[in-house]
Amino acid sequence: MLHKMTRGALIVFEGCDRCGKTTQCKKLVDALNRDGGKAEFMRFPERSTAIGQTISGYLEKKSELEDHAVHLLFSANRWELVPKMLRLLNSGTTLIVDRYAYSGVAFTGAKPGFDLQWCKQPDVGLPKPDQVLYLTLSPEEASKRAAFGTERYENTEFQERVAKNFEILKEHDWKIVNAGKSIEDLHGEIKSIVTQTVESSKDKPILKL
Ligand code: DGP
Ligand code: NA
Ligand code: NA
Repeated sequence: MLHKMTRGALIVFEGCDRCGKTTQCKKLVDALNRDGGKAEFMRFPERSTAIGQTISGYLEKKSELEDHAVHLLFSANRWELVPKMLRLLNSGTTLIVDRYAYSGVAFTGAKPGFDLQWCKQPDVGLPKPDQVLYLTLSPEEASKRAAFGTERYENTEFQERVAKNFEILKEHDWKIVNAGKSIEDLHGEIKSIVTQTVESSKDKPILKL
């Protein structure tokens, strides 16, 4: 009989800018690999592709793009990575993803005149995460951290609207993690959640958004 290979889990980190997502994603990938698992880091937007370079220029304010058009580009950037994601997941690699479709909806939805339902449509059909970890940080904690950079969206007023959208989008099975603690404590909490998800996802099909 053929031995069926178990798949990896699709783990997504969401949250506002400066809550420590990227640091935690990378620590988690290292820890999972050290424990003998297979894990890879991915991030969206993935700026290295042709679409990603267009998005990057827009975020760096080197170019202007119409808001609906750039929303579709962010989505296209996720879609173009789907074959790679499925290949890795099906070969047993767990993907630790820094932002995904929920950021797409929360950020575009923070712009005037955008309806969240409209924003969701281009991402319908993407691989559904096995676990979303939503990192939260109080405005007081956030203000103690490094100042915002100069990219588009990096201002308090916009980030507050993004946070409100995440509150609307969050689903019952998201893990809400308070990011206002030490890097190591946060890592420990996240690692125990994700270790369980990796185990419980092994024999489940990959669902779609
Ligand atoms: P990062 O590289 O994680 O700092 O993300 C770059 C910025 O782009 C950040 O402010 C979040 C925002 N962003 C991420 N995904 C999307 C998306 O799909 N749509 C929009 N409008 N913004 C996004
Ligand atoms: Na950023
Ligand atoms: Na980040």
